[in-house]
Formats: sequence, C-alpha cells, structure tokens
Amino acid sequence: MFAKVLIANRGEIALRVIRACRELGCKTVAVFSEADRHSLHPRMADEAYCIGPPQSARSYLNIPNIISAAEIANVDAIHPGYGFLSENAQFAEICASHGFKFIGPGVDSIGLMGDKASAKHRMAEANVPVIPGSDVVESEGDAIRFCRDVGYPVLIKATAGGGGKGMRIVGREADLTAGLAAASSEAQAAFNDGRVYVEKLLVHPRHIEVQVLGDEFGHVIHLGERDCSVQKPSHQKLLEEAPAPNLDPAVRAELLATAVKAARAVDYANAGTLEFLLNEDGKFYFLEMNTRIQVEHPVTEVVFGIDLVKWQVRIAAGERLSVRQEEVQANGHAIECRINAEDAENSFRPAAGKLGSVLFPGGPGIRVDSHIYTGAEVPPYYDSMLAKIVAHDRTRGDAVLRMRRALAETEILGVATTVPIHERILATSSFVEGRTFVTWLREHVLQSHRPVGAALGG
Ligand code: MV4
Repeated sequence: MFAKVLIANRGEIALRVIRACRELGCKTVAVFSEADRHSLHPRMADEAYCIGPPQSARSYLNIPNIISAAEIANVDAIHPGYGFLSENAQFAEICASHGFKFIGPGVDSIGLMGDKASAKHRMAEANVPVIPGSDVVESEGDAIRFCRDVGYPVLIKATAGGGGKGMRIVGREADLTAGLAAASSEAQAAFNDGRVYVEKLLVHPRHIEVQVLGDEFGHVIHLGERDCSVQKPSHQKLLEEAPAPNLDPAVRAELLATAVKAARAVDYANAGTLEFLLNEDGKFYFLEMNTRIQVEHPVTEVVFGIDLVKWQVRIAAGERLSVRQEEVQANGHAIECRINAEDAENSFRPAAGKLGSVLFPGGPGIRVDSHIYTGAEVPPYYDSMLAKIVAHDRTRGDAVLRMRRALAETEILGVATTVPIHERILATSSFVEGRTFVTWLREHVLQSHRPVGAALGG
C-alpha cells in the first residue's frame, strides 16, 4: 500500500479521497489554490501545498506545480479525482515518468476513451451496440444518402464535440443542408474543427450508465447501473439514482453484461463508467466511457455497500479485486441530489459569495458529501457544486420520501442553491413514477413553472 498519496483536486471529492486514503493508512497531501487557502481539504490532509493563484489554469490544471508538490512531499501516488486533470492522458503519463503511480486506468485507456470517435469505433469492433451513425460528412450527397437510409429525424454532431455542444436535429431532407452548415460553423467556432457526422436521433432516451471496476490482473466486475437522465439543459447532471427505475430485468442483464464486455475489450483497470442511451423500445447504445471516478459514485456505494475510492487506491497499489461478481448484491434504492450554488430560476446561473448558516440533513439513510461550512467563501473560479445529498432506503418510494425530508432540513444561506428545484423535481408525478428521460427536466419541470407575466404571453 502507498505510504503517501497526493490528491490533485479540491472540494468534496478531495475530502472523499483523503478519507479513503486515511482509512487505508496512507498519509495524504493536499494541493490548493490561493482561493482555497481556507477550504477544508488542506485542513483535513496531513500536508498541504499551495500550487498557485485562483484560476484553474494556474493551479489545479498546472501540471508542473502539481508535480513539484508531489516531488517536495515525496509521495508515492497521485489521485486526480474527477474533472481537472482526471482524464488527461498527458498528465497520467507525466505522473508515471516521474515515478508517481497515477490512481486510475492506463494511459492508453484514457487516450482511447477520450477521443469520442475512436471510442465509438473501438466499441463497435467489440460488438457493443453504438448509435447508427455516418462517418465524418465529406459531402452533402453522403449525408443525404445516410439519412435516407436510417430515416429522419436525425441528429448532426460535431466530431470534436461532446456534452451536447454543436448538435442539430434535422426532421426532414429539405432542412438537411442548412442543418449541416449550421452545425459545422458552430463546431468550427467552438472547437476550431468543423467536422460533423450524422446519427439516427433517439427521441426521449434515458441516460443509463454502468459502474465497472477492473484490477491490473484482468478481472473486471460491474457494480450495477445508475440513471442520470435528470440533467440541466446544459447537459450537466443534477440528480442521479441507482438502480434505474422501471428497467426490464432482461434489458438490465444485457446492459450490465455489455458494459463488462466493453471494459474487458480495452483491458480496463481501476474504476470506470460506461455511458449508454436507452431508447423507449428497450434498445441501448454506447455513448462514451468515463475513465475516472464520477460525481455520482455514492449512489452505487450505498446500494452495493462498497467503497469505490478505496478500491481505486488498492487496485493502483497492485491488489487483486477480491470481490467476485456473484458477491455483488444491490440493496435498496439511492438518490443523489447535487446541491449547486446556482439559481435554477435564472437558467442555473452560478452564484458565489460568503455563506451564512450551513445546516445539513442527517438521520437514517442520509449521506452528505460536502466541503462547505458556515461562513465559508464560495469562490467564482470553479464549478458550483457545494454538496451531494444521498438518500438511501429499501424502496425507491421510501428513498423519495427520505430525500424530501432531507431537503426540507437543509439550510444553506448566502447564495442561491438548487435545493428548491430538487424539491420541485421530487414533487413531480412523472419523476415519482420513474418516467424521466434526458430532456425531461426542460420539458416537464422548467417549462411548467412560468411566472404569471410570462404565462400571459411572455
Ligand atoms: C444523442 C441523443 C439522441 N440521439 N444522440 C448529448 C450529449 C452527448 N453526450 C450526446 N447527447 C445526446 N446524444 C442521438 N443519436 C440525445 C443526447 C442528449 C443527451 C444524452 C445524454 C444525456 C443528456 C442528454 C441531453 C440531451 C441530449
């Protein structure tokens, strides 16, 4: 086991990794920007090093400064958390070449899955279902032929895109030329790469992802699935749950087996997530693979009673995965609400500032992963997540009731937060019935709630 681990991250995930390392008997090293001097992660770690000014590019993305801190602290391994450098193959390579074990998959897996086109191609080769799509559009004729073949509506996507940027729906051939031109110019502007391709549009798909864990000896298991369909219009997840509600058991079995097959096909090691779109007809398609621990990992942990982050560290330290697939048993249902410093009434505009009183929920079946405290400063430089509230109970219905109770107990004064929108989501009948999909929030919650003025014709 490592003697000392550096956590190259901040906020709640830095605390999460520090806690896992401490339970494994490792010493911990935090790195912090000047804006995080009074944050909890430098306080909780055994050592802490300032790696630069508040701007991410000059601190949490500053590879030379992070490596310097690792050298000075003489650590054995580096955990990247999520976001920042967690899927940066070059960073993983630099850690290894400096003698620090990168706590994550191999550099090749990061690189392969980081390029969406190569990932999709590799999955198709492994007989993992992918969304029917064209190659990069070289001519209008190509596009017209492809669309006639798969049928409208279609979705135009940017090759360099991801996260929903540069996508265009085209409902009929007459609109195809304009759609291609618009998507391509938007992609050129956003990514300096105007290449686009076309896919069959899945109408109202669900976003279902499968947690996998592989050791460095080729053993791969899954730890069930998570439904992440409740997303903001910006494609950022807001609420996640495990297991996915109303999922046909045969579809679940096929989905989980496909995820393990996909991970094995790329010799995957450490924690990873296979993302799929599940269509209304029960067919599912590979979307992308995340080669990091994810924000929503706690819903899997509480349902399966395992510590994914400790397994990440153990696997990186060369341990065999001692959990066999047959031993993996789901217990109950868990829901996670992301509490962000955002104003849902104003397109989720980020809020920043000094917090007033912070009071978190507790009691049976509640877990709170958070780094904030009464009087803490919420800096404007980083993503806006303040806390994750996780409610676990025997059934989904009970988990919904428990989460409602937990949100009612939550107090975070000083900034706008997403607590109210979560209370609205949990009170919406289609959510309670488990009938959500990727555009559900916009269509069923954000639209339905319009101030009177707007309703009068605004
Ligand atoms: C799709 C789709 C429907 N049909 N592809 C959005 C971001 C990018 N990762 C892929 N996304 C989608 N691709 C086809 N052929 C619907 C979406 C989509 C979506 C996917 C996952 C999670 C949230 C989403 C929100 C809107 C659209």
